[in-house]
Amino acid sequence: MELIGRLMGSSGGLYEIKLNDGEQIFCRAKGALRHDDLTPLVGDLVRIDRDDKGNTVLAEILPRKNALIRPPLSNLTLLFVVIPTAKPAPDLFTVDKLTAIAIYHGIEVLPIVSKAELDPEKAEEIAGIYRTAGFTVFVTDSPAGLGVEPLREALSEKLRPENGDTPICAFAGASGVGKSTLLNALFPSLALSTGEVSRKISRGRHTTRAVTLYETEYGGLVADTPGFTMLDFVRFDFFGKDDLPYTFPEIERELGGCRYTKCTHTKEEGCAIMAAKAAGKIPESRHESFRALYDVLKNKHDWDKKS
Ligand SMILES: Nc1nc2c(ncn2[C@@H]2O[C@H](COP(=O)(O)OP(=O)(O)OP(=O)(O)O)[C@@H](O)[C@H]2O)c(=O)[nH]1
Ligand SMILES: [Mg+2]
Ligand SMILES: [Zn+2]
Repeated sequence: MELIGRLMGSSGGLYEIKLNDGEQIFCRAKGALRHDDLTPLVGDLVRIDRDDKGNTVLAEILPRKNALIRPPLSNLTLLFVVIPTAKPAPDLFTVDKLTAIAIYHGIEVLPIVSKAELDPEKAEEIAGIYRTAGFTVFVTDSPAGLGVEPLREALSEKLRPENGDTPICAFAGASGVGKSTLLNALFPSLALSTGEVSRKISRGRHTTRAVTLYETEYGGLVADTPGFTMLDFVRFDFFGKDDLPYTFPEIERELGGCRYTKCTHTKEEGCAIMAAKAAGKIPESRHESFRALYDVLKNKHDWDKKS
């Protein structure tokens, strides 16, 4: 018998699947799947084979809308990128890499500035950067419960199923930024574990250890994800340098106005992007991230040609 379901979580090669009829099963993937380099991802719609004895196996991954390596998730509609005000210190370059990758894959990005009460001025500064860049930004202070209601409103709208499609939204960000804490505030019945900020984050001590999807009262699904470390996006080679301007909304907005058609928007005379930065329409830190990513992608291109 053939069944269709959603991959909700995985652990040691065992997959948790929510079948379309609501039944929850755990099964392994068919050997042939493991040999294609197609690893099932949380978020996948999958075909399950069930034999006469009731044994089930994940037989096929249905076509994906998109897929991310970090966090490892597919079929995402929306990504909340959680940026801490402090503890841990915000790392905007990593945030900008993640947002660029998500936007490249057609995933809507909504930044959340968390732990705002630790340094309200810094929180406003970071929020300002991303608002100027064109994002809708949320600012939260979990101990006081501030910012949870606007988030809930956004989720209730974004997680509403449309045309038979179940929206999936994920919370991503460095370890200890408060992703699980926010999910608990939004969905108390989840009762996710949260933890003290580890001093050994770079060595991979996370409270949340696996990507897991949860059902919500709005119809769509939410994912909690393990925090990433700065090492996670060192290899940034997901697309070409020509795609890069389209992954920064505030840069895309200014395209077409440069003096040279081959303008790289990193340093040229008569560059509309440089002018917009000087006019305060493109935040400095965002343009720095753009420039750093441009260098990575440019060198990757050179390297490709040599090999
Ligand atoms: N001061 C302050 N602390 C917070 C806030 N939100 C979360 N925390 C604390 O930050 C710590 C880490 O929170 P978690 O929710 O576990 O962080 P996480 O992003 O899920 O971390 P990982 O699962 O390791 O990726 C916990 O001690 C929380 O109580 C906040 O808004 N303000
Ligand atoms: Mg967590
Ligand atoms: Zn330019």
